[in-house]
Amino acid sequence: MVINWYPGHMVKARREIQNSLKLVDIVIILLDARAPFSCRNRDLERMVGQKPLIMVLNKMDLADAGCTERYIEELAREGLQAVAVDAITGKGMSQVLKAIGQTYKPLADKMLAKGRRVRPARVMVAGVPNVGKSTFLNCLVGKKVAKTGAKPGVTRGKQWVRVREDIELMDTPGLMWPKIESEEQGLKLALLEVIGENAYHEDQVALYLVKILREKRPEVLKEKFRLADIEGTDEEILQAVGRKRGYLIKGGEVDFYKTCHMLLHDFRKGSLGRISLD
Ligand SMILES: Nc1nc2c(ncn2[C@@H]2O[C@H](COP(=O)(O)OP(=O)(O)OP(=O)(O)O)[C@@H](O)[C@H]2O)c(=O)[nH]1
Ligand SMILES: [Mg+2]
Repeated sequence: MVINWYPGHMVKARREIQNSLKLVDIVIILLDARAPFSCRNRDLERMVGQKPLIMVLNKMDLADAGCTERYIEELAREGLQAVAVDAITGKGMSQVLKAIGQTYKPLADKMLAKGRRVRPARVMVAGVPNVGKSTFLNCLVGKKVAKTGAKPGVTRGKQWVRVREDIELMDTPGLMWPKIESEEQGLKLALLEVIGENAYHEDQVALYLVKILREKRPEVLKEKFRLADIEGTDEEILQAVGRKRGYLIKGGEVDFYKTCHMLLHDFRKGSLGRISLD
């Protein structure tokens, strides 16, 4: 079953972003460093068109460092400049400011050549929901000016803030596109909480996480849950995880839904370690 999520407020958000693009010099698209390619909204990128673009891979603290490096190289091969950050601690932010400065320089030089005063760079921060756009903005400003939250759909309208004398940032609501083509991409976006929880079943997403862990990081399953082996079906592994954790219901059976919920919770918090999905 393909997961899809395009609530009504996003139609309005899309229109607002499209109109606001005319007002900005640079667009920063924020991506989740754990799965930057799955977070790419091609509809948004088409709207950005030829505007200078900086890709920022946020939540680097939750991602595998080697993978993040490879993703940045891959984006560079596409001609996209990319920077990895942690918007909570501010790691990588100086590189973002540097990238904004370098990207704005040709525009600023043009203003000077025309004898005009260089005005602050206007930068839009956009991307899919819950990737940390508002947190990123707060971090750059150095105080909490935008509301943030652990669920998608927190920001509902655009908001301008002055970062420094030379930069103004616009926060925007998270934007999806009408149809996610691949089942795997939908599952990854659900795992990262980009997609609202009403649009998927937790057991389906937890089973997908088990599949990914078996393929990419079997040691996580073995060590974090002290599983002797990881044979059998994904469902059997989830059962074993639930039993190890003591998530039982009457009669000693495993509480499957609680196990799914807790596994997703642990992954999202980073308790399973730094795991990348793309
Ligand atoms: N670990 C970690 N968590 C982060 C980071 N940046 C943001 N978060 C968390 O991610 C969640 C979403 O952050 P927001 O800033 O509200 O995300 P948003 O992109 O503005 O979301 P919408 O407005 O809903 O589109 C919050 O719980 C943040 O604390 C980061 O770099 N690392
Ligand atoms: Mg927000």
